[in-house]
Amino acid sequence: MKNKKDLAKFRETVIEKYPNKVAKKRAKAIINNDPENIPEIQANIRTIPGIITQRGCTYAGCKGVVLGPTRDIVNITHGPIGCGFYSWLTRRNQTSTTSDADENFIPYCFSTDMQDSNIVFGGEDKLKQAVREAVELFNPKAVAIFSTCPVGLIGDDVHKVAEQMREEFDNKINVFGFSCEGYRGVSQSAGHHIANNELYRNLIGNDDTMVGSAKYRINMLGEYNIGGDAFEIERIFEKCGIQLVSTFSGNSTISSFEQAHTADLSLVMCHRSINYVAEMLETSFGIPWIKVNLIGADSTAKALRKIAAYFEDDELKAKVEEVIAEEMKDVNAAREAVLPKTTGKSAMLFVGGSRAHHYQDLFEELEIKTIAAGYEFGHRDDYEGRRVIPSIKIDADSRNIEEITVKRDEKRYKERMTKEKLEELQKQVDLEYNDYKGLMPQMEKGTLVIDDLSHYEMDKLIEMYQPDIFCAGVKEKYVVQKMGVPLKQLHNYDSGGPYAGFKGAINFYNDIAMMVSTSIWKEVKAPWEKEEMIEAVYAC
Ligand code: CFM
Repeated sequence: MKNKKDLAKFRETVIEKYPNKVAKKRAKAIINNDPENIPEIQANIRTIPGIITQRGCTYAGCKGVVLGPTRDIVNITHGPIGCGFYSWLTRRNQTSTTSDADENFIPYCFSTDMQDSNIVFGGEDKLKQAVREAVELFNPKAVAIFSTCPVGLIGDDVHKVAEQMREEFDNKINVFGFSCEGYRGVSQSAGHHIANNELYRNLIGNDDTMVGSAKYRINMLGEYNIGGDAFEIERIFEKCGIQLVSTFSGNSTISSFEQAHTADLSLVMCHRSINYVAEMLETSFGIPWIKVNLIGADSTAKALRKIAAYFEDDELKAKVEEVIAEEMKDVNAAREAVLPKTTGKSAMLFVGGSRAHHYQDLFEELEIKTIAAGYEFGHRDDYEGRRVIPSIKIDADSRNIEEITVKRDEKRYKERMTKEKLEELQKQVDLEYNDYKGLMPQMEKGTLVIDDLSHYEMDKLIEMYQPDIFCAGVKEKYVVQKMGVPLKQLHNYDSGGPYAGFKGAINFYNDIAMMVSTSIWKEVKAPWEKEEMIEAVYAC
């Protein structure tokens, strides 16, 4: 690996330029990793104003991330038009209806388009009008209302409006609101939590219908169908004879949320955005959850084996092995074809709250080393593992997010497997039952782990270590490419994907091989880099 020794110099080099207070704070978020003896990292605290964070807002996490991919809810943004507009399909979350009769509101952008007068005199009437209009036009099963910053500042009560509207429609349409004002938490992570709470209150458990006839019934939590990932995952489960009862929330519908409690196992993919729902489903209905990663072909195979181990069924175990063997033929061929282009290259991943970890599996398959990685808004447990949760201090910002108390549903709770049995099974196969070990155990000693990377730190990382590929989002893309390094967007995959599962791995191998083996970005020079400077003086 290039400059491995130098990675230790990074922290000192960057914080030297910061004012004292900033330097002190940032030093705690820039760590040289040690997988044997995992160091503490500062995470999920307020961004320092002016450092140019990669983060988004609480509204984005609630409306854009968790609820956005569900096709048959009318999602109304209560606020100025920009909030609705910029959360409108930029994430490339896809959906697929089963027939033309199915509702799909994803292509629409619903907003109350608040104006100055609504800010001064209140926007509740305009909101009611918007709900009525949406119902009149689309007659949906459910309407969700999302609060933006000004709504919180002026005190519009979206929950009260939702209740009044439900009554107006004789309870035939489920209307509910979210207090997910952009400023409510330190990042979009707060929005996930708020979304999870309301999903639980308003949808989960509303319908006891058992869909499908397959024996093995699972929920997929924290998968959002970016670039068609869910379609590939659905294909694999179907091939194995596994019934996907619900996905939170890629390619999802309201009914799938309402029936989630009829599954027998929950898989958690993005731990950051949805672990709350996994826990609620376990507490209320007795559905255990295990951590999986379906990014990477080997990781997908591992996840399938975990499911088969949990259900303790020889028939399923045999089927899973058969599917893996079949799928891996193409995967291995594709991998071998690109390895000469990818082996020995280096990558940096700075994205979200789970992909900076999950995508390392795919890079490992390409023999590309991740030399620096970090989340925008992960918590300490996403870095260091869930074992640190009891030691995470609750601060004023986290206290601001409602914790709902979930109780056992006396009528519908069913113990799928006793705790003793699960622990015994866990000894034979590492199911990661109720567990997530985080990003740090996977990264090599000395590599850089940086939380809430600033723009200056990103520039410095590239300047000092020249990675072969940098993974982040659109805010970073063109800046990085102008520095001569290709950037792969890991939020919306640029125009690519799917990257999940087996076929997705093949897509990723090919896309990355192409990117790391071109020198085009190094050829790009700004005019002042290639032309002689012409000096001039102002004429008076
Ligand atoms: Fe989870 Fe996501 Fe992510 Fe995320 Fe996101 Fe996303 Fe992400 Mo962008 S839910 S944490 S809030 S895996 S939108 S689909 S890519 S930052 S790493």
